Amino acid sequence: MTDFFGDISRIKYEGASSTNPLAFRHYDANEMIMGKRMEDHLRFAVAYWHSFAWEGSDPFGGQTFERPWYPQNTMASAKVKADVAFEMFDILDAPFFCFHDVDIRPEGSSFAENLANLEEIVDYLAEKMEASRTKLLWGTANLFSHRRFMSGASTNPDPEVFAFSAATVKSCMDATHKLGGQNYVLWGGREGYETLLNTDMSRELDNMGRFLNMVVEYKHKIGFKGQILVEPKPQEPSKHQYDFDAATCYGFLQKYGLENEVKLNLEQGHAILAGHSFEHEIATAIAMGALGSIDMNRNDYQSGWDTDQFPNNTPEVALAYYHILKDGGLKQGGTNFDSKLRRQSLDPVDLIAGHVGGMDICARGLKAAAAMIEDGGLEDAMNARYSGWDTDGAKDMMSGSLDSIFNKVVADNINPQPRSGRQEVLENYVNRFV
Ligand code: XLS
Ligand code: NI
Ligand code: NI
Repeated sequence: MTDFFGDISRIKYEGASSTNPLAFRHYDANEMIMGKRMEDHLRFAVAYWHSFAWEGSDPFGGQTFERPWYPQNTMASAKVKADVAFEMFDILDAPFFCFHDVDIRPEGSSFAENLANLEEIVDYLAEKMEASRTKLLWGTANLFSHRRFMSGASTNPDPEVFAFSAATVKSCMDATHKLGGQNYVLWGGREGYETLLNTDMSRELDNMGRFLNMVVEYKHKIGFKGQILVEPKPQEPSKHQYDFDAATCYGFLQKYGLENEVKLNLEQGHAILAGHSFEHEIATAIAMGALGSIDMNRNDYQSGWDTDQFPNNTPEVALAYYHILKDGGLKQGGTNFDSKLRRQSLDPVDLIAGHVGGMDICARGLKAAAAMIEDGGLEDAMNARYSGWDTDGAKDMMSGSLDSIFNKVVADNINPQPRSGRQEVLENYVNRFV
């Protein structure tokens, strides 16, 4: 045991009237919602990078946090970091965590050293996982921080960077597989470009398509049963990211024959950066049959960059879970808090409070979503709005042609009359639940 969290013990559910800042007021893991435990619906994951690897820097200043595992450049410090991480998982009773290779291991000076460090820490994590109930939701490779990736990983003009990236992903897939990970994520950190003056876009897209196909081939080769997920994001760090949003990603997957193999990890903050709502991205993925998992971290609406804050807006979260529940839930995916503290939030208690608040908001949102589904008001309104499509006439039309429709419009003198969309009524309805 480290003494990092001092006397903070396991967070308990105390109900909505509790004033204890370190208690759940809405998240009761065992409460049944639509026939399933709340924990099994939400499948919360702690993000190793923001909670343990990020040191509090921003573009204008460096480290603000002081942690016993800094500097993060030795195996010994990586192990202390892992010890503290698992202590936090236990305090939160977190069902899952997620990591990048660079979050868990020190950076080596060569591929071989990176690999040796990764393998050593994976063994250490495996031991910790045996003594813990926290499982791995997903692993991923950081192919964007080191300067070798400045012009992209699989989209780099230099084939040696493609090779280094492919080898790194193989090692991270092996690590994820060994730790029983339920998904493997690829966020295309620097898969994009700054200027077309030096960028061959079609070559880069083809290389990225081949790279992702290799990932899928390797998944099948090693018998990894997890989902392969790509995570859309429209800009930052590259000016133009190839994985702009859910629709763009799906088009890419189809072009490279991957639409039945790869799903999407959608992040609330990235949806906002793309000019969408989170539920738009979720509904888009659902329409394509491509919803995989979510990163439930909000962005600031004014700043225009990825602020990765813990969720704190119940109506937004409720609408996200409404669509997810209607689609049958998160399945192998989960709710990852790709969220970090503000850099002034220096203390271990802040780390716990951020997660407790985020988990509670998600629980409130999930309960509101389930209540709306059980009440059926939105569903009824939707069915009424589209009821014309249940008629035989509408069905016949869809198996007809432009001329058969033309003839019918002329013969029956079809003259459609607009009907209200009732948006205000529906917004007022939602507000009863959130
Ligand atoms: C960055 C992404 C990243 C992915 C994992 O904006 O959200 O954190 O989730 O590489
Ligand atoms: Ni992000
Ligand atoms: Ni993310």
